[in-house]
Amino acid sequence: MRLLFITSNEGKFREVKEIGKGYGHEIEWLRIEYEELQGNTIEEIAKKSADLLSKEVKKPFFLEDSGLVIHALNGFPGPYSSYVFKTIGNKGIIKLMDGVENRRAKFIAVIAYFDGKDVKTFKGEVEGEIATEMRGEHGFGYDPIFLYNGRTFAEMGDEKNLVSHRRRALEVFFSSIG
Ligand code: ITT
Repeated sequence: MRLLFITSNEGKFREVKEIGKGYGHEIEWLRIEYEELQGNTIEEIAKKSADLLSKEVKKPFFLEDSGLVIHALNGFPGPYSSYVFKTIGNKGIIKLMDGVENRRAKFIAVIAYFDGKDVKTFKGEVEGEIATEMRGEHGFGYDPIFLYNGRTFAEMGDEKNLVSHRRRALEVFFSSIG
């Protein structure tokens, strides 16, 4: 199936396109920078953004909102992941985590799909840890500090796509559209 994906983030688009290919879907990029709405949860932000964009785009599309959740920081940055990345970035997160023993974290991805009528959401998560230093050259965003089984996502290259939050959310989404 041909599916329209809205994002301003090229790294995200590349991953979604690659994963989609594996499921026989052709992903087309609609590169719109939409206003980052605020909300208490990543689901809420994804749903609100899709509702708003559906009035403009008018044909079926999907978008994805994701975030990093750090357990020892009570879920921060969560819904503020984009702003936090732009302001303090990976170095800032490493600093915030200095001396913190519990390094558990997860990535969450929520896909919001507008089918031409309604918006439905699909969620994927992956558990990992926050590294003590940045490692790896691949990927984007928080990948250099997100450890999965001893390697950062930025060190995993294409292997990230087999286990990521994005992969897991897309799996549920694709199986719902058949
Ligand atoms: P959109 O246009 O799709 O919203 P965005 O970059 O603003 O693109 P999000 O708000 O969903 O995307 O992402 C929140 C932050 O989390 C942002 O700084 C991303 O770089 C980061 N992020 C999302 N997915 C990631 C991943 O797979 N690996 C590392 N960082 C990720």
